[in-house]
Amino acid sequence: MRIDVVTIFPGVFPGPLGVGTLGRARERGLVDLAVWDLREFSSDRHRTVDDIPYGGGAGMVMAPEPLVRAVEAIRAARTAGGHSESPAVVLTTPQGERLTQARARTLAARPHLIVVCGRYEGVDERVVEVLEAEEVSIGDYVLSGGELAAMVIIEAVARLVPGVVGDAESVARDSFSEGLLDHPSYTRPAVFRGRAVPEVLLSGHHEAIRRWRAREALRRTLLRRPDLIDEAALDAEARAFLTELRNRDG
Ligand code: 6GU
Repeated sequence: MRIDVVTIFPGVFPGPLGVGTLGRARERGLVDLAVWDLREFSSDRHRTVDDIPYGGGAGMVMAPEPLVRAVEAIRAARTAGGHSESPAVVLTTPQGERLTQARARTLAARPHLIVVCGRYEGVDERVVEVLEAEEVSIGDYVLSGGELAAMVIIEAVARLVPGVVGDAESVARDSFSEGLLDHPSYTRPAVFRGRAVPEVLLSGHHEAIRRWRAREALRRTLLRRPDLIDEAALDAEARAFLTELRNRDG
């Protein structure tokens, strides 16, 4: 997968995207990350990329021309490189649809993403229309710039590219993949500061362990993220656990 990032802070990349799973994926050529300095696409000598808002008010607005020019340059470079499918353009903004595992999966299916880092005050609305950009937010809080949000989106998407995470089963089992939070995990020692690992995990009884994990995942989700329960596709066992948990704790 090819990922191009457009930003006014190119120096912050690759940052965390250069290490660990994604760092290795880039070394192996599974993910090709390129970073573009938006100011290179400005047409004035001060390399301006923003302007005051029409209608007045605080804050600056990212001007349309440099952004559109940058994305068109990236598209042209890619077409010249022989790639036919048009890239998905993602614009980071708190006004966007919230990033979910489902959205990450959809984006991971595309061979080419262009991620435009917006700034909090906003981007000229016509950029979204002209580039047919998908506006994505990473949650209900405010970041001053879209760079960290872009990194979050890229990290979530890239690890779904086949081969990036060695153990495909671990990807399939991650929190949210099945619509629920993960069960608790333990490693050695068996007793830590007087706290023992749940007995069943030491039992070697695989079916009992599987049932315990399924139940604990449900318990946590019910407690911390009840909103996910309504959306999750629960099998008969999970629905039975849920009834039990609700009757006991409720
Ligand atoms: Cl995508 N950008 C900014 N600036 N703030 C955010 C965000 C994005 N998502 C949540 N807060």
